[in-house]
Amino acid sequence: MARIFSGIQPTGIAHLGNYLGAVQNWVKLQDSNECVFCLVDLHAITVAQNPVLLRDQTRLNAAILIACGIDPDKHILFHQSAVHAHARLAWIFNCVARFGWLSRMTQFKDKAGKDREAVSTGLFVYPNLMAADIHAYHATQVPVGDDQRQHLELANDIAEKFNHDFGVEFFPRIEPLILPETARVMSLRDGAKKMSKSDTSDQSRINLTDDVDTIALKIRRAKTDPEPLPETAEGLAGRAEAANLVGIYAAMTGQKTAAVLAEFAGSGFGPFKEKLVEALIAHLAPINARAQELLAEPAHLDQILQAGARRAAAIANPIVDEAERLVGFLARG
Ligand code: AQP
Repeated sequence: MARIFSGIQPTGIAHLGNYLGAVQNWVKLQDSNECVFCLVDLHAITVAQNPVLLRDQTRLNAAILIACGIDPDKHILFHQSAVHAHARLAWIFNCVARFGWLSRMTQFKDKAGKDREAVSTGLFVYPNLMAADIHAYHATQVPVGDDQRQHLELANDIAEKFNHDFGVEFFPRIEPLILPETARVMSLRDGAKKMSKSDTSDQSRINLTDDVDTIALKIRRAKTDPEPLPETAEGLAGRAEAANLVGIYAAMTGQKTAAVLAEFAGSGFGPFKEKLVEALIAHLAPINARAQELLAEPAHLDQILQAGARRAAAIANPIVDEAERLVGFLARG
């Protein structure tokens, strides 16, 4: 049974992109793996967060994950800051990873933009913390989107250098688990941008806690083009917004794109959007209802996360203790 580490940033409310691109797969992975699910609040503060909102969003996203089917009894669900092993190992990795390696990370270049003077140093060393998240559990598989491949390669480079520097085979290789059905969901306002928690426009995404009316409004307002739906997938080329909505409908109804187009070829977006709203509500309303039930008892949610943190620490602490011993630190006592 492989140990799998997965994380989500509590930087906003988990959305349809997080669900289709990640969480839906995490739920399936629970059947045959030992899973560690983490609300990565240490990663979240690499960009400025409102402290009150960060706490609320950590709880909220925990509720959403459970509502989606993450089982905190059979697997581990916790918030990253509660297990100090992440920060301890990340510091060691800050000293193992080379400046040049991190300078080549495309996600840093994208997120930092041109104004490098103004971004936090945490954003720069973010991939070292991600490597620590995984290696602290000796996890061997990580389900990630294609955009995270470079960070996983870095995590392997760090492990290899650590093992080489200290003459041990301590950290295992990590394999990316890039699942074939992983969908990339785009913004409802701009088909060239991915749906994102931190997009300033709430209209750009379907949050997993949106109510029925909000979902309907966002889909009706979603950007499209004046052409009818095409007969084949080739007809979606160059029509990013149309392709995105068709992709979402296919995912929500468990169909292939071809089957969706066979049903709607020649139709305008008005009737298609109404069907899309129905499909989204059928899928997401029960998730929202369950999340609201869980959120009504915040103390219980906190207990779930704290119990998860104790179980996570029981795995990670001995591994990080040993990494510290290999580096030459005195025992913690
Ligand atoms: N639009 C998306 N389509 C498919 N998958 C997505 N994921 C995120 N957005 C999409 C996947 O969700 C998992 C958790 O993501 P994250 O919270 O770690 O951060 P992210 O990828 O940076 O997601 P956001 O929503 O865009 O957050 P912010 O705005 O804070 O940066 C990951 O597996 C990710 O691939």
